[in-house]
Amino acid sequence: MNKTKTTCVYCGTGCQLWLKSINGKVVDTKPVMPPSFNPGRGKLCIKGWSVHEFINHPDRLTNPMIKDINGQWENVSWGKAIDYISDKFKKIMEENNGNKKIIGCLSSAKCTNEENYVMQNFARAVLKTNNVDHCARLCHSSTVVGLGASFGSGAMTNSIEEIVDAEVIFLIGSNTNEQHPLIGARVLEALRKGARLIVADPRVIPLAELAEDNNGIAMHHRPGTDVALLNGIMNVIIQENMHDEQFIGKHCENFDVFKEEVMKMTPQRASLITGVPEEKIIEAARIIGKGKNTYLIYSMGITQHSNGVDNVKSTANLQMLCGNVGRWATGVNPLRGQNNVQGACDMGALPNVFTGYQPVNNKEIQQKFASEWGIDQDEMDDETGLTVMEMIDAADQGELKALYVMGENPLMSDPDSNHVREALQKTFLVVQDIFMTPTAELADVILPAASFAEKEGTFTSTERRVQIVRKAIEPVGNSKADWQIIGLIAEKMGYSGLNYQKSSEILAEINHITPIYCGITWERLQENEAGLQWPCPNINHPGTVYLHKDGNFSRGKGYFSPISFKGPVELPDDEFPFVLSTGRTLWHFHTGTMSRRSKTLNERVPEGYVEISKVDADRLYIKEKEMVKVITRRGEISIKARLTHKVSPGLIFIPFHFEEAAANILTNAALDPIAKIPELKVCAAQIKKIQ
Ligand SMILES: Nc1nc2c(c(=O)[nH]1)N[C@H]1C(S)=C(S)[C@@H](COP(=O)(O)OP(=O)(O)OC[C@H]3O[C@@H](n4cnc5c(=O)[nH]c(N)nc54)[C@H](O)[C@@H]3O)O[C@H]1N2
Ligand SMILES: Nc1nc2c(c(=O)[nH]1)N[C@H]1C(S)=C(S)[C@@H](COP(=O)(O)OP(=O)(O)OC[C@H]3O[C@@H](n4cnc5c(=O)[nH]c(N)nc54)[C@H](O)[C@@H]3O)O[C@H]1N2
Ligand code: SF4
Ligand SMILES: [Mo]
Repeated sequence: MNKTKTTCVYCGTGCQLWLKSINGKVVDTKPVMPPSFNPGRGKLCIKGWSVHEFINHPDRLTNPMIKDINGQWENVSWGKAIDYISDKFKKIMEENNGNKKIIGCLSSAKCTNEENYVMQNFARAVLKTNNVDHCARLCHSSTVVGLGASFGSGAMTNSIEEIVDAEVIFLIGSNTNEQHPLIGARVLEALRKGARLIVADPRVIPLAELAEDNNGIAMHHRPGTDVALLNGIMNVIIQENMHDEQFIGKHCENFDVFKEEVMKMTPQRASLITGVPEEKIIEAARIIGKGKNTYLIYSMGITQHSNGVDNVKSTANLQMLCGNVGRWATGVNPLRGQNNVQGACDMGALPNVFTGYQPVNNKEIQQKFASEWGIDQDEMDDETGLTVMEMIDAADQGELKALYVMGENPLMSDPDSNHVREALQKTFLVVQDIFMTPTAELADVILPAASFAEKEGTFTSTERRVQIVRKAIEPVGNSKADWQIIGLIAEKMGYSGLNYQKSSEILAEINHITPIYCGITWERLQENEAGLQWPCPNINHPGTVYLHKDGNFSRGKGYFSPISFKGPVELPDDEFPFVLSTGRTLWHFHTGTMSRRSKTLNERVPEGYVEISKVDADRLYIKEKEMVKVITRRGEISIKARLTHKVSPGLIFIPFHFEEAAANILTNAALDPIAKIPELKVCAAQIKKIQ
């Protein structure tokens, strides 16, 4: 039996675990126990405990495959697959001479930092395009834009361990103990120490009930009304003089303009818009206003809206208003979702930035990357590339001819799947995954990737902590590590700059050209079992626990943005009377490729469901577990009804994990104008009995 210490591949908490393997197969998982460092403090959630179950699953892709003219998959050698792809990419580039937006790449928050670095390098140096993006677009792109504008850095400001020292915890749009269970555990620990918990979530999530039972507040506002709620709370704080004038005066700007806007949102008005009783808004404001420190946590309930950036800026406004930034146990803490979504962003798998958020349209920075990569700066793409949803639209319009998808399943994870399917069918599609996915089924070529257990590298967790991923077994079948596969295609296309021998060579290059990662070297990561938190500008720097220390914001001064309330794009009407919200459950992960192949997880929740309130169900004569149709302007699905008190009348909720009842057939692709994140949390729907 071999034991390999590594980092969990499900969520962004970054828990440390042991993979146990026998004869080249991973057979068990255990948490890394104290005194060794583990953000989960010696614990794992149920997904961590069962992470070994998908690794050697018989469904793993083990050979490259090309679709023949009859639509059948044919196993081919690596050589043949790589030739086929590189010839096709080259041909498309030649035929569209000079068009830098003709091919696109989707990088992966499941893959390592090194692999994401290699993918964006490939896009920019070989395909000569900035068309590279990944699932952060559907997740925290509003965070990157919103916190970037308010503070100068788009990452979680503080660290997980600080939660237990918070006097007040404000949880808005994060189902923390289902989606980040070991961060949720810290919230519970803080509650035991006497912290006051305020939860704002349209659904009755477990922590909302706990807040009410423990001298806190639960507010169940209407989906998409967070700006009104937050402005209402800030209105009371200013009205009752509970704001931190000293902090604002010294460290922030644009306060007066912001204040004028906030003063319009009286708690009475906020109550009318949100449906939250006025007294609760006032009480929440007093708890935050009088508390010494408030740790604010948010996630998809804030970001996945057509006004996601406005929502994010409002959370930043609130925390600056009370001086809750730049100190221990405070801050604005967007919980990053995927194991390495923070890292994929840091590595520049985004259409507008290279590594470390260095802009692609800055000539000096371009020059730095051109010389590091040994390419001609004049041939580089000067303009920002297309985002995920823009690539889909461009494909649909015939403007994007090929898409290279690594470790993503856009057919199930992007909104309005019928539109996505049509668009993908028009492209030359390469999918590189560990399993056959609905997206892979549409591909022209499939490349089998090695999973996290079969390769070395690093992941960056939600708290900006870079940790090691270690190889427990050899790649399954003929699969290869993602960075190696991309390197082979690049080489065939005439670029040898991605010819690395090991993953640590890639990190050395990242260190060299990325100021925030400069000091996070492979050698130091081996020595520091707790990893290192960026920014870490040099090899003597200890890393950064919390950002904007003492009010010294990354952008200089913190910026108060005046935000007025705008509702969601599609609201219920007579024909589509319900608000449909989508999200997750504890037991499954995203499009289910891994969690539905995990026996423990799948036995617990084997099929999709729609949560509907008992009141609505009675009115429509719908019974528990009855199959119903959910219909929106984009499409319809059949799904089992789950009657619950968790959603209020008028609201329904569907987790998006289940292919046979895919939530994204229904969702609306309306985008935030700046972050281009889709409105996955609100659209209008109807429910029908099937008989
Ligand atoms: N088990 C499990 N864990 C996961 C994942 C998974 O798929 N499964 N995915 C990971 C990823 S990538 C991510 S991004 C995170 C996501 O983690 P979360 O954001 O916590 O999860 P969601 O279920 O998408 O939505 C969070 C909450 O937002 C609420 N909400 C909906 N609309 C609104 C609104 O208008 N305002 C407010 N304030 N709240 C609203 C929902 O009721 C829900 O409780 O989870 C990560 N962890
Ligand atoms: N309706 C609705 N839709 C949503 C959301 C929502 O709340 N509601 N949330 C959005 C959010 S926050 C996110 S993050 C996205 C997630 O969207 P996606 O990233 O598209 O979803 P995943 O299922 O995580 O896809 C990851 C893929 O990577 C594969 N994989 C795992 N490990 C490796 C590896 O090492 N190499 C390679 N090459 N492949 C690997 C998995 O098998 C899987 O197919 O979904 C978004 N979509
Ligand atoms: S909390 Fe996240 S990182 Fe920790 S074990 Fe669970 S899924 Fe893995
Ligand atoms: Mo996410």
